[in-house]
Amino acid sequence: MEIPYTFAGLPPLPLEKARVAILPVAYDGTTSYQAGTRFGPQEIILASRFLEMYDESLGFEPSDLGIATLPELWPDLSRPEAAVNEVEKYVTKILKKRVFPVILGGEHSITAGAVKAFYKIYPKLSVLTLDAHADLRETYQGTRYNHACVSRRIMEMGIPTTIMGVRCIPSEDLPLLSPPLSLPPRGGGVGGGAKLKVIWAEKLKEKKDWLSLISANLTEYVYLSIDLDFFDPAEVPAVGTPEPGGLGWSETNRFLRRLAQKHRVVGFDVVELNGGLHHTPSSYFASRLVYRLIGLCNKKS
Ligand SMILES: [Mn+2]
Repeated sequence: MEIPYTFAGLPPLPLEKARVAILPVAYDGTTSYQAGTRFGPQEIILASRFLEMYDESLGFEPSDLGIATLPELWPDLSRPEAAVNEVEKYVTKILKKRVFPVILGGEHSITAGAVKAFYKIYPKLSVLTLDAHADLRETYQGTRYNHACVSRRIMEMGIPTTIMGVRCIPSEDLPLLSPPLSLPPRGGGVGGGAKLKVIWAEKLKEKKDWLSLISANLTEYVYLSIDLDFFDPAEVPAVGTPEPGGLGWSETNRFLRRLAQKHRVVGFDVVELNGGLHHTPSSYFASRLVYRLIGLCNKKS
């Protein structure tokens, strides 16, 4: 039996023939706590080779959609901005081929590059981030492209931004939440004043219907960014910045199903797995999440 080193161990597929493309981004240039998220993509791909192809909750095999695994991207380390721009370039390449991009991180800062690429194709884009942290800092450790600034960079593009699952925030960010921060778009963006919505993790624990909390801030086209520290460290301990009090696999899956039913999720990333820790349950969790989302966002043809 042969299992290729591709996502889900699938036979290599050229981008032209795929419906879904996996872009592994091995980057952790600005990680503050425990470095090692650059090894996240390879750990997810390794674990994914042991997935069952039939997804019992979807009722089909997402592998049938045609999933291409692209070579791992090791971005330019000269400046954090260069890394973000490189991600933008590669995601643009995938979108131009009309293929659904799935970006594997790597640290969260790479999302800014992916979102830039999506926004050029989908002017009515909104971004939904699942994250324990709001990442709203203007600058951190000398760069505006730090992982702790990613949602701020997205808002500056003029894109409505929703962050849910937050349970750790610096006091300087609190004034941004009430009334919610609204930033004019830079560089002639068409999104108008971008709106911010932050939902605390505690709120998600109180309420079953998560979508009703955020749907007003979502548009027709949604880019989804999942920082794995959204989940409780009891389920996914191997992340760059673990934070107690997170959410679980089951309720999050129920939400993601509803989200994909009501909105067009045009691409997603799963970031912040600390692959350097080689924690099999976390890696497998991440690979299962990626595979499930591929199936939820791309209807069986
Ligand atoms: Mn985070």
